[in-house]
Amino acid sequence: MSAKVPADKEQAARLAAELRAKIDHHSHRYYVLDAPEITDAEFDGLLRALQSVEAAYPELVAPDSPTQRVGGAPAEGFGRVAHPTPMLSLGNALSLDELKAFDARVKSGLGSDTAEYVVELKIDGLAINLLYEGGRLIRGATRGDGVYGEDVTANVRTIRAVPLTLRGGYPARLEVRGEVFLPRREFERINKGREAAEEALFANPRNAAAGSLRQLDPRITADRALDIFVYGVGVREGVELATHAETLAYLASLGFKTNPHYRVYPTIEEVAAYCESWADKRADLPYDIDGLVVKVNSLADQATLGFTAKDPRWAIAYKFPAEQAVTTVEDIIVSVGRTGVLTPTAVLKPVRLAGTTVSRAALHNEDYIRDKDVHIGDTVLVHKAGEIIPEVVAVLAERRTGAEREFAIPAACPECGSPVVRQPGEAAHKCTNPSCPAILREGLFHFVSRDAMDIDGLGPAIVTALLAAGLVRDAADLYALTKEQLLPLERMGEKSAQNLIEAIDKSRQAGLARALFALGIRFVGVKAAGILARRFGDVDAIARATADDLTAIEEIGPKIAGSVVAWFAAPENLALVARLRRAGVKLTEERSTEDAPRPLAGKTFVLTGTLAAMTRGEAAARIEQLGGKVAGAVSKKTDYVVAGEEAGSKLDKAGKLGVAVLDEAGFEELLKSVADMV
Ligand code: 1X8
Repeated sequence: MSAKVPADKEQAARLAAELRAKIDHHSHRYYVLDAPEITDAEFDGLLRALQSVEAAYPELVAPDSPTQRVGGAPAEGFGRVAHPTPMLSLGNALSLDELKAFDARVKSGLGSDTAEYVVELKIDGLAINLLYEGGRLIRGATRGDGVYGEDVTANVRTIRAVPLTLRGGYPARLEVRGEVFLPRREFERINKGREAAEEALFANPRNAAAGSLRQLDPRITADRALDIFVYGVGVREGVELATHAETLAYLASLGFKTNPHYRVYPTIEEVAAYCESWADKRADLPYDIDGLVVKVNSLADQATLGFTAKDPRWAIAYKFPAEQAVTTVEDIIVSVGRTGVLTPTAVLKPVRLAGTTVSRAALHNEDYIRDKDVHIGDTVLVHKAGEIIPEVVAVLAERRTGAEREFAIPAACPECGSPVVRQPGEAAHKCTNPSCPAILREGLFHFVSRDAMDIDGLGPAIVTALLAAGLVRDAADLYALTKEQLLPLERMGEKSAQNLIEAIDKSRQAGLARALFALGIRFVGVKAAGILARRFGDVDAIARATADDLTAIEEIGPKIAGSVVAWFAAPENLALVARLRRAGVKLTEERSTEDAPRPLAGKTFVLTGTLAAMTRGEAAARIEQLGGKVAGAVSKKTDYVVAGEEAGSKLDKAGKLGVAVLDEAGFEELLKSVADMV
């Protein structure tokens, strides 16, 4: 394309206009409507062609040419500008009741018993005011104090969804209000780059959007794909509009990006239901919202209602409970978990967050504290979404006074005083005392918990009391408890003692899957415990399994396998299993056969070397599906060794023991022949 710059200036001007029109059209399709008609490469081709023409004829470069989005050198600062019409704030409704109260105020203000509303998503970004004269973008300004804002025109021009020129019937002067935001993926991309460059991370997309829009160098802003939704007008000389919904349609017709999730409802009940429906759905959006905005639809009604000293009477923001809040770290405490891992937790000055009061936040481990540079006394941003434990997201370093204190994981266990060591290759510090009281206590909490042995009525308080009274030291001791021993405990009546003994007794039948999970083997969650229990059927078989036996199971990786083998290698753990068995705890489970025919029942296979058509895991799964067993080592009991490419010592051993060896083709044939029997 660049070769075809016309030698004639008039022709060049016509070509440039044609290219600009095409680029504007496709830009709008891509950035505003999210419905491109051409590929990125074709689009780039058009842009390069225009650049060539403009390079040959600099006098043809117009300020609103699509090549001129990123312009100029860094600014010294932003100018202060007055908004032609003030930018308003909104009142808040923090509950559905407050939304109903708003409805009542609207109806009384209108002297009507009905009101029609528009509900829109409340974008969690920065409010912006765009000024167009003669259909051209002449200014973009931040909200500022609502009357004066900062002139960020150069940065706003880099936002592709902001039209530099308007289409269709625009007025001589038009003010458009919208929210500039950063999509979550773009936020993550930017933070990854900052992490690599060892720059401070942005705490959330909103802060990143603010930081990007207030960049003095527009080339940096251009690098961060800011986006915009517009939702209102200020000055609009001579444009006739009757409703807010019409306003949105009008803005879209001029080429602006409007949010598609707005709805018009005739009652506040429907508005409220729509608001509530977003509490969960918001997580699926590619950008953050912090609530919904409810507006009276009729512009005449809006004018009737007018304003209070602060806010319009015809609109309100329905806000979700905040998921982030600022507070201070009063202390950092360390607790010991059932695996002996020390976990630091921030003790916070209590703060309202996502609908609850929060006074603790997770700090995870030493590396996390170092990365975030959290000191005792720091002012921090905490985050909580839904049911998850609140987390310290960032330190507000600018609020430091110098009185903050550094924190280190203690060298001695806070529960038993034993030495603490950092696990090689991990961020975790661990207490080195296997009988640390914290490990025993937490292990017991876990053993009796809902997904484990599910012993009703045996909560942390009673477990703690049992430990304190010296009645139990570990899980097996629970099964020797008598009602008489329980009765002296605080708040333990005849009836509850009886119930507890019965609940403990009932747990004997919980089965191997629960018992295995209850043992608290690292990395063995509910799912892995269930898989192991059903595959092996019996705790002794699991105890005997090698890491290879375990990883031969599809869902079991080397991390779980290594942990299981290590756990059953410890004599104290085997002793615990033996005592549980003696106490009558069921340590078997129905093996999963699901009534399927089992033509390979009783046959033991060992897999070695690399197979071409399947992984060893897949081969093992097929053997097991057909009722066979897969072992890790060759012995006299092995029926077949399946040898792939580069089989090693197992193949030699098969030869010595006279075990049948199948190559991959032979194995396939065997599978096929037995599958045919099924
Ligand atoms: C702020 C916002 C409004 C809308 C969406 N997102 C926002 N952050 C909207 O009206 N759709 S209105 C508004 C304000 O008036 N302060």
